[in-house]
Amino acid sequence: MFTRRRFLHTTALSSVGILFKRSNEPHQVVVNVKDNPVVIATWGDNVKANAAAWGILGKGGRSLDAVEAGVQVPESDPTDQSVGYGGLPDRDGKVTLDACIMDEQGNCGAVMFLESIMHPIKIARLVMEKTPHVQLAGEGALQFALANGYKMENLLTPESEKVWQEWLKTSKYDPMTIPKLLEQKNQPGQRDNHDTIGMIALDASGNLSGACTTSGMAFKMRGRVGDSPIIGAGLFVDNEVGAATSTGVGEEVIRICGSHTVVELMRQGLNPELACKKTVERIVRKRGNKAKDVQVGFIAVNTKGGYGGYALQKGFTYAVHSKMGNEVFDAKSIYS
Ligand code: SD4
Repeated sequence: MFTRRRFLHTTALSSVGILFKRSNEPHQVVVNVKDNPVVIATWGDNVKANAAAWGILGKGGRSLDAVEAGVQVPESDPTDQSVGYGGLPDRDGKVTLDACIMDEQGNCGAVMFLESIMHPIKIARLVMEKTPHVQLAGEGALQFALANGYKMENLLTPESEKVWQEWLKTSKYDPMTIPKLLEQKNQPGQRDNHDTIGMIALDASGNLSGACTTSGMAFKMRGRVGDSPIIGAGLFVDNEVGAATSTGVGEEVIRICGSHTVVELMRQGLNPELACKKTVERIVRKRGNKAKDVQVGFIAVNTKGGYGGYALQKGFTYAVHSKMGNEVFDAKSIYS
């Protein structure tokens, strides 16, 4: 399905017309493709989030508005235990949230270690638009949200509290994914604990934006912040090149400035899938055998609307919504 879909997508793009314009300048002048909106989100379950984003993108709306609306779907979904309401707590039983957003002009905002606010992505956008800062953390982020009219809510659902109570019996934090934890639900780092949503979109005007939101690694130390709210790690957008976002063990992504690396590799001419692959390979080179036990996945989109993803471990999926519909793809991976 993956290969055939990619082929169809490429064909559709060539019929759209202008892809590049070359100039005598040393840099290639890129003309972002118009009227070919597309939104890509980490994890197949996020087709619902993509559908919400498409509600804006499909009508010619701005990619920033689309990604902000899209990621709010898992943020308020109590059954998604890796994002927002219903997220698994830290080791002290507190749900703490990380989120960031970035637009086509390089504007960006982030919140991290934020508690009791259902939609951290909205606060991240407010940080971007209403403050001279990029990041607000913890208590300051909460005060900022309250000052802007948001209400505190209990985000720990009985289901997530139950999982935490179970975890307390051993209290072992281990972000391993395979092989020994594969059968155990909700262990940190495992598939069920990797639903962070990173969403990137190209709108009909040819502009790129992205958003990323998560409750982070379950049972993390109190105060731990992952890659998701870090511009350049969990998300990066450059309107001249493309956008990328990540999911998985954030520490591994931060060490290599993951999403920025993907975008810079696309700048060098790599297609989105290859840029994601090279970035994942960098983790393997630097971490050696440690890379075998954790999951990291990247997705990327370029200015032409081409997209792709790649992961360390098998099992990473991503959702794509374009004029061709709402679909899910299995990403290729280093380890099978
Ligand atoms: C983090 N990258 O906090 C996030 C976790 C994640 O799905 O992706 N979960 O490190």
